[in-house]
Amino acid sequence: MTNPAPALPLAIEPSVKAALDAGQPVVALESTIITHGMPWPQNLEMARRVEQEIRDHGATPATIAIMEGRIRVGLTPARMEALARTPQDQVMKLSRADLPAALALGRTGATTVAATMICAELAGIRVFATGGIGGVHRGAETSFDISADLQELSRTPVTVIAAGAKAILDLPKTLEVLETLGVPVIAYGQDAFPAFWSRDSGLGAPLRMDDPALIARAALIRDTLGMKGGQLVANPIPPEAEIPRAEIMPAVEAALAEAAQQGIAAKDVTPFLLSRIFELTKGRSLAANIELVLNNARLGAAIATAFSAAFA
Ligand code: PSU
Repeated sequence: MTNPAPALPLAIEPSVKAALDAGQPVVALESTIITHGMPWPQNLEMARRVEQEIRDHGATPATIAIMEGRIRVGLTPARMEALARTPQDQVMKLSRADLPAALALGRTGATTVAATMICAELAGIRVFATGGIGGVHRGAETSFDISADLQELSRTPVTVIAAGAKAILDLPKTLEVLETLGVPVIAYGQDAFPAFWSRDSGLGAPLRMDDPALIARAALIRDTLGMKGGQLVANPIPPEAEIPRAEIMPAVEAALAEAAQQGIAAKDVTPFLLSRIFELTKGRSLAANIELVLNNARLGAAIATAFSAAFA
């Protein structure tokens, strides 16, 4: 009997394929941040700048999305623009649960941290830079709203660079779940776990490293030990771009109260909160968001470079 499963629907863009084949550093990027994380046209501008930042630091960027029934690893400028222009309600926000269904349906889909990790691994990419990861939402003890990003970090061998997690989440519970799942959480260059727009969440990070080469080495040792899973690198926002906790928290609390009042749930929670905080801070949260993604892209390029050096 022939195998009824279709061929792997993976389309790696030529510049990404060439870099991977040559063992050169590649950094994966997600697309939910483009479609559901930022408004048009700043989303497209951010996506382009982040890719350029990675090139300027000696690595090849690979933005990942589901388009035309295939996993696209690396987007042409035309596809990048088409995705950024697509209204949020016409793009599926994809995690592990819905990625195969989106491919079967031929839908356009943006990959979250979880789905981007899965696609990066399929393509052979070890490093992925983003803004913030999903986590344990406040009130999770009754809503059970815990992002699938956390599980994914425990099972898929990709190093994810993020600016910590947002104060819209329950940060102590997020760190607890990561610990339970066996995910290494490594703060870069400081002891504190960063909180996205702010450098310090008030919580200590479980691990600290100051050298990108050691971060790559820790991932490689994890492989050698036969341990599945990735690691989370929590990279604080640059000091000049940060919004101190005391300034951002009123907007966060107001957005959370509105979400509860309007009954916003499940996948809609994070995009709703992000856009309300953007409005409440008069765009300041978005400017900070863009700066921290650029900062993560730079660290991602350095870690990817260390990975390729290890294989050279
Ligand atoms: N945090 C951000 N910006 C984002 C997201 C999180 O600061 O765009 C996106 C990421 O794609 C992340 C997803 O994987 O939201 C988490 O969604 P949820 O909480 O529904 O799992």
